[in-house]
Amino acid sequence: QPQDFKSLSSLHLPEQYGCGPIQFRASNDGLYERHLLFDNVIAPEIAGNRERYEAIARSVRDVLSQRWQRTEQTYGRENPKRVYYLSMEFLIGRSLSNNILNLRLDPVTRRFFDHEHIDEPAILAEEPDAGLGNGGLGRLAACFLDSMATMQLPAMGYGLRYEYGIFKQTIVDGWQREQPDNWLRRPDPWEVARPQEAVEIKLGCSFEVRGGNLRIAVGRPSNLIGIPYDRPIVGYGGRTINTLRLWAAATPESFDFQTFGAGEFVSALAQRLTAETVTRVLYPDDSTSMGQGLRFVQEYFLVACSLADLVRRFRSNNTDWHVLPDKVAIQLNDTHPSMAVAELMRILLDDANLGWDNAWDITRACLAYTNHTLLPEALEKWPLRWFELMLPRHLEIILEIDRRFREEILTRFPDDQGRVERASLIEHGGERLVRMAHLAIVGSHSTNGVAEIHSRLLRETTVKDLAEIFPRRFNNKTNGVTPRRWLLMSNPELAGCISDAIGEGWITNLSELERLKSLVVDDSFVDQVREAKRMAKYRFAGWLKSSAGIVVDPSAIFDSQVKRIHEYKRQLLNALRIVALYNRLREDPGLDMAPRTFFFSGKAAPAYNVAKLIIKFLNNLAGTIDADPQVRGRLKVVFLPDYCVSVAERLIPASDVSNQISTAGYEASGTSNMKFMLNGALTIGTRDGATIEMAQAAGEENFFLFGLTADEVTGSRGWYSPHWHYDNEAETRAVLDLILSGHFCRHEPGLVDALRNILLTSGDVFRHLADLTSYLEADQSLQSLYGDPRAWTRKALLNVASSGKFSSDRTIADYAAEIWDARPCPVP
Ligand code: B1N
Repeated sequence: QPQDFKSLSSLHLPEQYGCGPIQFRASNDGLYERHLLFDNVIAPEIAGNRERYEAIARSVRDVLSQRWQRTEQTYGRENPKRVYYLSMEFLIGRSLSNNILNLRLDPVTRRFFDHEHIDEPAILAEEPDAGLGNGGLGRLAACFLDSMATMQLPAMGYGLRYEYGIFKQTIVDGWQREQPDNWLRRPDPWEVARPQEAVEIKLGCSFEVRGGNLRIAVGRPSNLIGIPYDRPIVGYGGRTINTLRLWAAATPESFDFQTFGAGEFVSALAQRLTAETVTRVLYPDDSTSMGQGLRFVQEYFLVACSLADLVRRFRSNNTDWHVLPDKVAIQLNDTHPSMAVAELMRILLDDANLGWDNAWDITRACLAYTNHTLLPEALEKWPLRWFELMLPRHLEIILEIDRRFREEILTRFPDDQGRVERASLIEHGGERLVRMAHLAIVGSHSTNGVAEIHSRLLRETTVKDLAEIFPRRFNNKTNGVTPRRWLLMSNPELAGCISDAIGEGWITNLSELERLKSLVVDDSFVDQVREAKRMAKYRFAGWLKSSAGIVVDPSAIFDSQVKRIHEYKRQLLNALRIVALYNRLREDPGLDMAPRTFFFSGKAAPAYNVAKLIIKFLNNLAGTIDADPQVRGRLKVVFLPDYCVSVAERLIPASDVSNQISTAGYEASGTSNMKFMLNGALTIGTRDGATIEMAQAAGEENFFLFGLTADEVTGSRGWYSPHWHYDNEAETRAVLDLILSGHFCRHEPGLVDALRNILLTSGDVFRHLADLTSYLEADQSLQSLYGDPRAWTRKALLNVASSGKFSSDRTIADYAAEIWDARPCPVP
């Protein structure tokens, strides 16, 4: 073990990282000073925090480089079956402290920070979040990479290197404003560009982006270049270091300037910028498909680059195309990369010259598809015309898949023309559309949902016909989160407490948390857990004050709802609950009610006006309650701007209460629900997504479940009436009357009208009023439990102890065994 970071020179790299002697000996100083000097040409005394961050990150990368290279060498030598995770989103967040922790360099860096008098939090804050995702789907992909590396699976992530990640959110007058997230403005110390491994992609047309739309020039085929940028994915313990390969779009150097005619050199060069727009920006929509042409090109670009790359790797080790399914498993993260079905067919037919049946068997055996949502507006359907213009060969293949599929249905379900039309890859009626979910299901050997209830509803409703045709293809893989980032790193107080009690085995085997169950009777341990939560709350309150100037009282209950703003997630239901509590306090100032601070945080898709209105209302609610002396010190509402991975890492450990209150049947799984449970928050929530399984694991008596079930929501379709609740429930009426009186929206009558329309007039598919009363009842039990701190902490501890199933290690083990047939490939 190196003694300290400073003496960790290239000559003294620890044996475990496999470094031999290095020739370059310009300096005897440590890695850190060498990086300051040679990368940024700056002396340590005058280096700013950004330069220091870069030098430290580079030093950490030095430590992992050899191991990273050796991981790839091992895979090359052993030629194992590899797993490829294709995703339009990887919501990585920051990497420095995560890499330090997974390499177990934390004792070394701690000594270094102390010795150099470096302010560690200030250095860590210099790293921008890699926000290459919108929410749960992108963060899941990042957790999966961590688990796959930790479990020593020969896996790789493929995504896009967006120059702009998810937008930065500010709040002005209560309204969301979006700012571009130029996260690559400064060099990113983690990425390694590999131009020598660039791939060339052919499109059937050239295009330009005008006013946000794609303008297509037919008959002028254009080529794109994909340049890979690799990022290390450090498995816990640092034994395996896998790669996340992100593609950046560029124009080929061989760009034909002659066709532009004499004198057009400059405009021809300027034209090249169009290619680079393909990976300029992440689409900021969560659970909706905006159907933009540029998105279509992005999706094809990801698929074409990634398949070309993995096929090249396969070919360098294997000669027989038929063993492709023994060497390659490709997981499609939603339908976004589902053009992989047509692209792999194209490669096998046109490049490998296989016959259709052979190519089709291989394609299906390699591919597997994960569905993440049942929301109809999120199901991707691309105009057939776009395939015709941009990817004519792929359209030919898709239509042939469809022709054969229709025949197959008719053989198995004779005369069932209705089923043929419903299950077909093509939707007729109006403009012809390609149903991407159908393409993914038909063209793969596995379709999974992300929680039991979601997988069931997927089979029984959304794609019922296809599930009846391929019953064995459908399965469930309940989501999980990585305990490294979401407990060990983000909650040192609780993590330390747990390790002291049961050792460190839980870090890579989360089911060991079960052993905490016997400790609920140990009052001194329960008090330690309570103290850990108290410290996490103080740490969070300190950060909130210094970073945002917001003052909160850590002795209040911290009650959080943090996620994308969406009607189905029902932030408005939470607001109704808060208004009810506010009313109770105003009516009876002597009421015994524990002080509470409600935290909201989350972004709205820029084009989703109702979601933006909800943000405005939450901010108004916060302002009104803050300004009301009657409830001061008792209720407080905070809307924390710019929710992102690094905000979640701070807020979740400090929360006492987790709100998971989506309309039942709408949240596919949820993953923040798991992070809260793992960090000792109690859940108040509906029977939706993975929350159902969490309550099963912990025992429903340790959860605060309320509201309609998914079947009840469906059953009440057609006759549900918000007015019934308004007319018959006094407290519901009082809440709405106060809101509609304009109490929270002085001088903003438009806002009141909009809220009335959402909650009452439109009939409200999300059933806000139906669940309010039972929400308030559950809230009442929660409040009374808080009055008994030890009883509260015992429940929290039981929740932590029952959260083992929700490790992404378990999820990945299930994918590996039941979908990929992949095994670990340890690096010696
Ligand atoms: O995927 C998460 C789940 O835990 C959430 O319940 C689910 O809502 C989320 C189109 C999506 N589903 N669909 C998306 C994201 C971006 C986009 O452009 C759809 N995100 C989810 C992980 O399984």
